[in-house]
Amino acid sequence: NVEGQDGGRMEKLQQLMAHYEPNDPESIQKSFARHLEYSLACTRFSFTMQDAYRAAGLVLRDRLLESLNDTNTWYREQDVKRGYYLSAEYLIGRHMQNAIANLDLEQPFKEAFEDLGMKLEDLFGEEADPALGNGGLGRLAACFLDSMATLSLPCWGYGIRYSYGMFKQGIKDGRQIEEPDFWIGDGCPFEIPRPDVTYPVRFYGKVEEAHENGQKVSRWVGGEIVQAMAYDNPIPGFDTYNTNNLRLWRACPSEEFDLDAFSSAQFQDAITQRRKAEDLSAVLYPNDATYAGKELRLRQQYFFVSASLQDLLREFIKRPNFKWEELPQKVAVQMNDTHPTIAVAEMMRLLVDVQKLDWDRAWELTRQCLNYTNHTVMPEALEKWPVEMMERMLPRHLQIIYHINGIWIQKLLQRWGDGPIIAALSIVEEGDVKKIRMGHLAIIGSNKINGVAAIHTEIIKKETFPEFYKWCCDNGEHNKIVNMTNGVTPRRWVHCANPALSEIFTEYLGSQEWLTDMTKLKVMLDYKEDPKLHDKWMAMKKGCKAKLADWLKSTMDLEIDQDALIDIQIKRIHEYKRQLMNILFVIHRYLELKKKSPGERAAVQKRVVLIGGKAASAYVNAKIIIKLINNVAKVINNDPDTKQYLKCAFVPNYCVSAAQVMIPASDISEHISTAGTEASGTSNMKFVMNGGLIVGTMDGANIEIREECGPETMFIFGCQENEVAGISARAQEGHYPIDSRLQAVFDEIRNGKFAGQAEPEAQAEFESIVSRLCNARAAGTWDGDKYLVIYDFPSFIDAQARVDQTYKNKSQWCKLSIQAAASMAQFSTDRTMREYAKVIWGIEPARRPVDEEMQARK
Ligand code: B1H
Repeated sequence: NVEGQDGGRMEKLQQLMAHYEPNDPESIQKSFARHLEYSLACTRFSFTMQDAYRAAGLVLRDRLLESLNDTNTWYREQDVKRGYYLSAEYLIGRHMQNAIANLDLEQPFKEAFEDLGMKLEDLFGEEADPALGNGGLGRLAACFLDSMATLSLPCWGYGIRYSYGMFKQGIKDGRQIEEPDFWIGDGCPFEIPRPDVTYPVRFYGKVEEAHENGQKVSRWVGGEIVQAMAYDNPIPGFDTYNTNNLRLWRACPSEEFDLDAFSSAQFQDAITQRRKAEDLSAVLYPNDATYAGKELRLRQQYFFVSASLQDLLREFIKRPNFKWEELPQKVAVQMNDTHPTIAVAEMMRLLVDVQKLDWDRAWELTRQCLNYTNHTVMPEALEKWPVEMMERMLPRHLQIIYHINGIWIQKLLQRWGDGPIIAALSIVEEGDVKKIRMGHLAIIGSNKINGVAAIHTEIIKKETFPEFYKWCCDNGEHNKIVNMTNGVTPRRWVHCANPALSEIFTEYLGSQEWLTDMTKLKVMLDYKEDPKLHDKWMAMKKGCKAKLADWLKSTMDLEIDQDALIDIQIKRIHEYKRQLMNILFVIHRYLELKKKSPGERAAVQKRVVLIGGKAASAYVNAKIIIKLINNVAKVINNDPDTKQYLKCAFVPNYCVSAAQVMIPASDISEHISTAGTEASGTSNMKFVMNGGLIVGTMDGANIEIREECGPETMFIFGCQENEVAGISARAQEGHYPIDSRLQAVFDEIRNGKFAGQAEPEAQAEFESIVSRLCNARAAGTWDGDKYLVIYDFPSFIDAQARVDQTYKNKSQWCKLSIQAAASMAQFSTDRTMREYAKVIWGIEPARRPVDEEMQARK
């Protein structure tokens, strides 16, 4: 701390720093001009929109910093229990519009910039979209942060500051190409680098046994050390003065320069070493719901987990008279999927090796503080690391894991005796390549385990981890596995994405309270048949469609009929999500249209089908599906007989910003995963909150949305989860009839309608996809219709027919749309975060009180 000449604090300086930046339009303009001129070194005569965006970002950053610092001081003074969300991904999306809304600056900002001749939307458009996540899991983490801040929960996020986020998807000749996303390029005005907050993180090396005070101790030495440097991203709450923090770690070389190397021939080596350290946080792995067993990935995981745990323990220890027993009363950690679960071993290492606690005590503390969320039942996504790799990279952690496992197996043997269940429950998977099962480590080291939707939590208990569930029940711990249904934040997904809808809600409710309490929207149900509301509602949808149309025109030169029914499927491309079934249906619809006379065609509901999403770069089948969609779109959109009635497009580079334009404009959206495969889904919630209706299966959160909104608001089809195994078994035996309408679609593909001789490679790929669907079990493994596209297709057609039928009656449709949107309170992440805080973390809100100056500022 800096001291003045008399040895005291510098009072005058403190006074100068104590005040808050004023928020009236004129002050905002002044602050903006100051940043433009002095922070960005622009002149009056030359600055770009990008500069203007940056300066406006710095205006916000000033205010975010005030709030972030005061909130931290408040949490410390109150000595509250803290929550820490550990996630390898945060799909935060653009900051600016959200920050303005949450800081309650919408009005003054609008006035300030309009007066300067600038539109806020144009500024927003300049911001890079930080895509530090793949899909639902990363976006969920971002929505959680927004709700934690809004609920004034003293919770921080920890993650990795990737220099390259999710790749940018381009489409060339109908195929996906991946381009790097160097989002950090010109710096982000919303982040605060903290060169003073760094921690060493070790890799490789060896473990030495030693004796200290008659105790045997282990020391992990040698190897290489990387520094983790903090970058803080303030997360402002809505309608509260709390601002929380998302702390992301960047890897830096441990010493700036090795001076010996500098002066010798090893100079090159020193640079190489430096580069290698930086590689760690360079790029996000673009896999969703499947993992690549890459060494760098484990390094990333350990890197951010170690830095985060060191940081949160330092905060805990800083408290006056801290006692280790208090750790579980002061700290709760949530592990987002298996990615951060090396935390179990790292926490033990920090407590035992560094803080010198004895094993049993450390284990109790670890187990009480950590919690684990499972996000998928796909076996290919449950991470397992080869023992050999861990032994090299994290030798001490492997020892710790073996020790944890030894005690665990002992307990199991005492209770149940030997048997196959022991191997099933072991953290170590035996086999040709011995592996550490991270899911098992997480469960054993956690206080609570949760699934992300009701059906998913039941599947975890019965199918993913049945032996664990048996163990819990045997121990009277029925509540160790709990359900925490996902949600989305209404601030970004209604208020920011759809201002017209936000205005309707605020008008009918007389205040913005619904934005922090969505149950208030129930009032809308009283008006669901009111023609006046219907007019406004339809005008809102029309406006959203016009925005979408402009955006499609400018981004992909696609023209759409704004009066058509807009049908959207946007999510990662994955076989279980069945984009294939969707495009097969589009072909079917096209063939039906072709059969009709021009007069009959005019009676068919016009549709625009938009499909978007990224495929993991090594996922061959997903990439073929993208190609198929593009080729089908080309044929349909160029057929003069049908193009007025049916349009189809693959929308490239689906991302958070794209979602904010697309979701509000939908009439229906497709959430059509095979029952039992999609853990929850979260875009389904966003669509319905925006008045879109769902075509969906009885899977994930669809089931709960249906319960809340009423079955009449949803077009449900397909088999149920408990039927899947039987159907699949029959398909493998060859008892698997193909509907004649689907057969016609297959024939058309095989006949070369969508590729043919012009594109022999694509033709072969399309044929291979079709014939795979029709495969019965040959010898060995089954590579057939695993996701039951053939089985569900006829009922999918029926559901789509119900959509067209219902859509004919505009006021009926409008009523359903209002009813559904007004019934979504359950799916606000405010509800989700309240549940985590109460059931899992034991954390209370700590709202920062407002002092007079803050009040005066408003
Ligand atoms: C979800 C993932 C995921 N589940 C591995 N699992 C990853 C797994 O990089 N990796 O290795 C990345 C992501 N993502 C999604 O989580 C589910 O599929 C959705 O159904 C769910 O809504 C979402 C949030 O819970």
